[in-house]
Amino acid sequence: MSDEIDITQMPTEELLELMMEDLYDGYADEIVAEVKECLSRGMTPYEVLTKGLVAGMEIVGDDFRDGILFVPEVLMAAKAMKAGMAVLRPLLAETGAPKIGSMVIGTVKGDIHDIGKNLVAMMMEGAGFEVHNLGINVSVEQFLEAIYEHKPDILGMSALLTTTMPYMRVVIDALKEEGIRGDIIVLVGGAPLNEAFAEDIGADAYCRDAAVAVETAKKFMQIRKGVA
Ligand code: B1M
Repeated sequence: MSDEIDITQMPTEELLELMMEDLYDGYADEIVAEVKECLSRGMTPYEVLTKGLVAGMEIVGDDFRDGILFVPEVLMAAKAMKAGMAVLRPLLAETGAPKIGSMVIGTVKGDIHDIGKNLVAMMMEGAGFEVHNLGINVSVEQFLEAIYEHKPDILGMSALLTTTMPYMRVVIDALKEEGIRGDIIVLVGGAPLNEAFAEDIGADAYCRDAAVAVETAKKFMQIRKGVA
């Protein structure tokens, strides 16, 4: 347990390793302290996120897949990850960047994974996008309602399951039926997706991670709207 360890005396490499272990064990309080310690050493919020939290979550994912961890343990790890993200959120979001566009984002129907999607939302906010985060298990009707309400430049959809990723096509087909597909940039992401899938369902682009989502969104805004 990191309780017994003085993290302020620990070399950064070891601190990051401890962070991954504590994430694995679902120790939210320790994660918060370690995130703060990393920041106090001058690491950027993005570095702390990727080298500590996201790296730790990858190990959790591998052991979940291999039957070493089960849902309750993964939920604890997710809770710890969210506690760490809560510290980073204002730092990632408040860059003072001028508003360059808007986005509606959600995890598609049937899917409750939200860590990656929330990370994308945070990073997009930090890059100057106004983000309307619809949460998890979002139906085509909810996506359409939000699009009509907020008139976003970008629709972002997330899916982490092979069984829910096809729902993205349902949403894109609905945009076509409504005659608004051409008005909105559709970006998709999530671990089981790839570029070929994005192309096949008629999305504008697949985004491997949150940083790529930001780059891609900016690129499309520049091409389509002449901003960013
Ligand atoms: Co789930 N789960 N899970 N799970 N879970 C996966 C996805 C899985 C790969 C684990 C495994 O087997 N290795 C597997 C899916 C297999 C498949 O379909 N191919 C799986 C499974 C099977 C399940 C259940 C079915 C388990 C069960 O009940 N038997 C169940 C399904 C529930 C449901 O959704 N209906 C389930 C449940 C859960 C928990 C609730 C326990 C928990 C979710 C908690 C939460 O999110 N609040 C959970 C977790 C945590 C995971 C893993 C371990 C981690 C996901 C994560 O948060 N990663 C995951 C294993 C894995 O992915 N390695 C797994 C960290 C996050 C930062 O990365 O989400 O990939 P990621 O997001 C990245 C990019 O993908 C991208 O940018 C993000 C940031 O860089 N991105 C986007 C994501 N969305 C984007 C949207 C964009 C752009 C980029 O829009 C523009």
